[in-house]
Amino acid sequence: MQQTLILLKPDAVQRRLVGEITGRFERKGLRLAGLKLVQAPRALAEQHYAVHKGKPFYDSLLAFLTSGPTVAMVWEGREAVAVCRTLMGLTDGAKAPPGTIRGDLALSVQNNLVHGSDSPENAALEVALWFPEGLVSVAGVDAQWVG
Ligand code: RTP
Ligand code: MG
Repeated sequence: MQQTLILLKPDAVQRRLVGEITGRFERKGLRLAGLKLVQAPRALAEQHYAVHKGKPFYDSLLAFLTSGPTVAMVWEGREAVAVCRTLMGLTDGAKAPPGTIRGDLALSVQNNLVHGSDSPENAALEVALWFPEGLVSVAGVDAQWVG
């Protein structure tokens, strides 16, 4: 069963959109496999966005991700990585289509509410990074709902 790491970034928490956004993943039929509120230390943010090191927006991005609490979640189900990226919409809220999280709720390119892993390989790395303590085992609990 495929897993993906989803972050509700500090703007989502600050704007009181945690329920709205979480509900979209939940209603899609994905299964919640991890959930916690994290004040990301700088080192965690650096590791998470290491691929963007050196880009013009990197420093601003790290300041943003460490600016307040983030909700870290693991969702699992059939094609979970791609399904979540589709639900999120394009990076830039101004370009993301209506019906997506960013398309409906974001206008900024940086403050775009959510992060989702972009491949199953990166998902495994990111789940381990944000949940080093491991996950509760939920496999088999309600397999009929997750594709
Ligand atoms: P994410 O990694 O957060 O799921 O977002 P993404 O794949 O859609 O976008 P990515 O290219 O990986 O960029 C990571 C995050 O950096 C911020 N960003 N700012 N100012 C800019 O031009 C710019 N470009 C990207 C966004 O917060 C983006 O989600
Ligand atoms: Mg990305």
